[in-house]
Amino acid sequence: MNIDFVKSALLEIDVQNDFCPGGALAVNEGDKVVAPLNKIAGSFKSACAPVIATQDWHPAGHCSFSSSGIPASAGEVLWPDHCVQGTAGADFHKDLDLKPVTLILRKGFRPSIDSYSAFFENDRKTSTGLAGFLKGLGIETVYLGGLATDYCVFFSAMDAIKLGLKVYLLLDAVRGVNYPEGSVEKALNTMKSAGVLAV
Ligand code: VGL
Ligand code: ZN
Repeated sequence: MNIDFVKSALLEIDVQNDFCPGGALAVNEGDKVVAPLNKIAGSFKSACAPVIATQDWHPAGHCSFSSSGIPASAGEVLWPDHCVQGTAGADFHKDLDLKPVTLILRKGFRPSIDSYSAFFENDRKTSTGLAGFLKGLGIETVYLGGLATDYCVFFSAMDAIKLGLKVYLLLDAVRGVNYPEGSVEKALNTMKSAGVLAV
């Protein structure tokens, strides 16, 4: 891959224990994203280019947990308790190389708003600050990998496109929940139609 590191950033989405085999919201082969991400992150590190790792970071009783008893809004999915702040499940996968990571961005910490995207929370208005961070660095292109293809990666990619960024999706470095059935394929098709370049 020929990357122009001057205006590029790497986004590593939610590579956390709870999304990996054995975790509370395990994604099939979720741990398989680690090696390809480490490899590309190494190239970003050599170029001193920004690598952002996001961390799903929910307080106990978060509104996205079915255990909270808070009813889902229309079209929303409820989840088992996962990525609870300070728990082992919320930690990054032990093999994810954090040395290249220049920013750890936590999201989903507001008790009553979930946040799939690295850019905007699920109310689609509350900013995480990432757009401003990237703008401040003059970033025009983002490379995207991590978990899960059909949720946090998907919403991050779509927001990045809306923000006018060029988006490369690292196909070997993403895995999906595929719940409901078919959601990975749907997400991939929607991303491609929006201009996301799968590489
Ligand atoms: C995610 C469901 C709930 C993700 C986070 O990282 O894709 N999915 N929270
Ligand atoms: Zn979550």
